Parts: sequence; structure tokens; C-alpha cells
Amino acid sequence: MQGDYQLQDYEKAVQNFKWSDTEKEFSWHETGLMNIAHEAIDRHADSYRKNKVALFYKDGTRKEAYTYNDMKRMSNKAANVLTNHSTLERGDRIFIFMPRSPELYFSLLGALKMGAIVGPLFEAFMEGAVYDRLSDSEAKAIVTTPELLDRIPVDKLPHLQTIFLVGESIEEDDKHIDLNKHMKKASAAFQVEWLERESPTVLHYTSGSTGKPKGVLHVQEAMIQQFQTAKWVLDLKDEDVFWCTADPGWVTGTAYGVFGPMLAGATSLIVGGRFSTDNWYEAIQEYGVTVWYSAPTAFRMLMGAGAGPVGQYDLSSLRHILSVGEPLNPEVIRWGMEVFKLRIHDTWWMTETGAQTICNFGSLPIKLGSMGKPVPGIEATIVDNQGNVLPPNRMGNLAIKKGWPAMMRGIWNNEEKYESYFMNDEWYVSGDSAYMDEDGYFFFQGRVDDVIMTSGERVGPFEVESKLLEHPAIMEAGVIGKPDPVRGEIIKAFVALHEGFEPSEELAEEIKQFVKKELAAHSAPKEIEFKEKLPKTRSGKIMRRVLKAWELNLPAGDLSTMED
Ligand code: 6R9
Repeated sequence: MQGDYQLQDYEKAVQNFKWSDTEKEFSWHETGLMNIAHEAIDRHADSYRKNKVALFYKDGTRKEAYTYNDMKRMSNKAANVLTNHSTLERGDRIFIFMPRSPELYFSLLGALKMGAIVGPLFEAFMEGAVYDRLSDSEAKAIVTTPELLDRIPVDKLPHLQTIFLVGESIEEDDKHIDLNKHMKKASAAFQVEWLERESPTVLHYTSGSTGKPKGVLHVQEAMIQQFQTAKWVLDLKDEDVFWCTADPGWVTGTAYGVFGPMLAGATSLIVGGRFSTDNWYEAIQEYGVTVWYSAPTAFRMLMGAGAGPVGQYDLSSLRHILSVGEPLNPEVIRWGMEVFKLRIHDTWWMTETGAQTICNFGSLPIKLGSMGKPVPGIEATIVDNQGNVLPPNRMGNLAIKKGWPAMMRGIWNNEEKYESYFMNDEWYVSGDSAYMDEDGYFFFQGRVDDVIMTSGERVGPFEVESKLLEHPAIMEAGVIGKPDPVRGEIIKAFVALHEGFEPSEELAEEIKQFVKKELAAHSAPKEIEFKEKLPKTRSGKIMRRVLKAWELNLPAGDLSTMED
């Protein structure tokens, strides 16, 4: 069974596949002890992949390449510095708060080698957000840069003992350690900490619709699913150059920016710096990227830049493109077909699932608008609010049978919250609403709390947003239900326009008619408001709850994950 990496026969795999088959990939199958950084790096450094590039790094000023053997040495050095210059021990929390750079990856892997729990933090977090996360998890150490130092309120964080700094001319004292300086001298050999299946690895904080951000805890065993999906879903092979555009501050940037591809022994590209159409196309051309994992917002930005830039680059190396994070509008898929002559494959999962769960596989015919089918070994369904499984084509809560390998194993400091995700101790309830058709394909409808009820009709905001995006004037769209005394809710759309279009009454009317004609009268927005820009999370999700708060004059809640 192990070796059916291309998933040629989906139905057969669904019937026969067991996660324990995948474990045979790893030597811990026999020893029972493991370390995800060893499996991702050292295992390959000790094999024929020793001199194969594991990581290409490129930003405005640096251009570097590291083989698996280099990665082994550098992560060992990092592990030695972290151990020798702090009191960090197995199970302690260390945060990594810095822009993408090779040092970020060395520290992350080094920390995992010594058995610490890593909390990756997106570089744009401000002081309050940093404080919430470090204090909740009682972090003992952090790796950061001098530029970000003043966002770490050291005085208010009694557990924070050591700050490792990556940068030029660092002044050291008891608390501040120059990571690069000590790495230069450190030994390139390190004895990794051998751990168990359930030993924690990564702590990702995510914000829900209410309350403070919560720490989602992952464990070693997640590697089974991250590896298997890197094979089945990303379709990674030895000769591939894989580019995951996500930052490790988000789960996609760890599960598939580090673990998945490296567990599979692939070559990854990391591009630092901000998004720009030319830099992105240039990166694909320069490195001959073959497999590309990004998000609908990024695709829409490229789409907005038009066909001009596309023609200036040779993008023919691409053979497989995937998307995650928000609904993949059919409009974007059609654009991908035109520009890349490839279909963009949607994948659905969340921080809490730890790895891909519902996806489009190469071997499955794609249904436009669907997220695909469950990964073999994952049982997904739609349940009502009591936990009863619903028949096909009924909208309800998207749920996954408890117990898959990459499933979160806890919410830090909040057992009660953790328990609240599971219904009848059987189903993990995702908070997304969806339906499954008679062929077993899943269709995303929205976050449960976003679904609009207008005149007794259920309307998924995503459907309306997708249609709006097909209008030539619209670049971004966010749709909410606005309370209405007669209809329960009416549909209100916030839209940002492409360059060259001006807001006007006529345009608003034209857009309403467009949706009415193309979708359904009851799905057409009754109100349209033009905005320069829509509120989005840094990972690109339109924040409907912020739109709703604007509309109703309510506080918008936790905004720590919102873009500048
Ligand atoms: C991996 C990641 C999770 C939420 C999830 C859902 C949305 C993710 C999606 C999608 C529609 C897809 N989401 N993939 N919605 N289609 N293919 O994004 O994790 O940041 O925790 O977000 O993102 O609403 O519940 P995370």
C-alpha cells in the first residue's frame, strides 16, 4: 500500500488505506520514538538526498540554497545555541517572531530537535497580540530581530527569560543572545531528543469569531498525514521544486511550508518580502517552480494585474497548482486555466485539522465550486446541530470523525474550549457550513455564523461573492446579512473596484442586476457599498465579521490577525 503515492485509484484507497501504512515510511515505525525535525531533515541528509537542495531562499537582498545536509548542520547549530544559551528544556515554549529568512527555518527545526514546543508568530503582529500569545503559553524564549524587539513587552512577561536576536551588531547581555554569532562557533552535531507520538511540536494561535486567540496544539504524529498529503495532494516527487507562499506564522506555512515537503524529501522555495506580481512570476521562472500552493486572494491579485505581466515570464515549468484558505471562486479557476493552462486544485482544512482533509486530487474529476473529497483515511460528513448525519445536498455543519493523525490535541490552557469542538465525542465540528452532493463532493457555504437568511432563503455569502467577482468592475467583494424587519436579513455587499472604475449609483444598480440575472433574485444584494479595500486577515480571508461590525456599529472584536 505504501508507495501508492499518486493515488491512482481513489475509491480503492478509501476502502483499503490505513494511516499505519504510512508510518512504514519512517524508522520510528520500529523504534516507537521519533522527532519530526529528524524525519524532515536528518533522515534525508543521511540518504541519497544528502546533496539535494532542501531550501532555496530569495528576497530583495539574499539568494541562498541549502542542501539537506546543510539544513541538518544549520538546524543542529541552532539547537546547540538554543540549548546552551537558555534554560529551555523539552516541552518548553519558544516563539519565533521574524520575517521569513533561512534563520527562521534553522531555529524552528533546531527548536524541534531539542524537543521544545514552537510558537510561530507572524512578523506583523503588534505588541498586544505578541503579549497575548506569549503570556498565555508562558513562553520561556523567543527568536526575533532587533527591529521587532520593541513589540515584545518583556517587563510584563515574567516567564520570558531569553531573547535570541538575528541581525547585525547585536549587543548581548544576560537576556539577549546573538544567534548568528553563536551559531558560527557552535558544533554542527546535535543529539536529537527522541519523543513519542503524542509529544507536542507546534502551537499555532488562531482567532475565532469571539474571545482571545486560542493556542492550537499539534503533536509529532501529525507528520504521518503531512507526509501522505504532500504525496497525494501536492503530488510531490523527487524532481519537483515546490513553492508554498504562506508564512510559517500560519498553519499552511508550517504544515506545507516546512513539514510536508521536507518529510517528502522535496526541494522547497521560500520567497521573502512582500507580494508583487513581478517578483512572484519571476520566482516561478527563475527557480522553475513545478508545484505551487497559494491562496485565492493572491490569485485574484495576480488576476487583477492582467495578462500583461504573464506574457513577460516563462511559467511553463508549472505542472500543479493548489489553493487553500478561502473559497476558490470558479472565476479564479477559469483564469488559471487560461493563464497557466492548468486547473487550480482546491484544498480545505484548518489550523485545528493540522493537515489537508478535503481536497481535489489529480485522479478525481474536478467539480467547479467544490473543495473536493476527503483524503483517504479521513471521514467527513455534514451534521445538524444535534450531531445527526444529514443526507446529501443538505446544508449543515462540516464535521470530521475524531482521531485523524494531524488533529489538534488541545487548546493551550483551555480544556473546556477543546472539548467544545467535539460533538457526542464522535465528530469534530469545524464551524464551516457546507453540503455534500450525491457523489461525495463537498461544497463550502461559509462560516456557520456567516450564513444569510433572507426571506426564508438560505444564502451562502461565498456564492454571492463569487458572482460579484465575475463582474468586470469588481476586484474584491464581501457579503453579509444585514438585519431587516421584513426579510429577516437582506444581502449587503461591500466591493472594491479595479483600477479605472469609479463608484456610482449606476454601477451599483448594474451590479445588482448582474447578480440577479446570473444567480438568483433572492441572492442579489439589496445594498452595495463601495470601499477602497476590504478588511482581510493576513492570510487573505475577507473578515465578514468586521464588515458586519461596521454595518451595525458594533465593536469588531479581536483584530490581531487583520492586515494593516
Ligand atoms: C488552512 C487554513 C481555516 C478556515 C476554514 C474555512 C477557510 C480554508 C478553504 C476555506 C473555503 C477552502 N478555508 N480552506 N474555505 N474553501 N478550500 O486556512 O487554516 O487559517 O485555520 O483557516 O479557512 O473557513 O474554517 P485557518
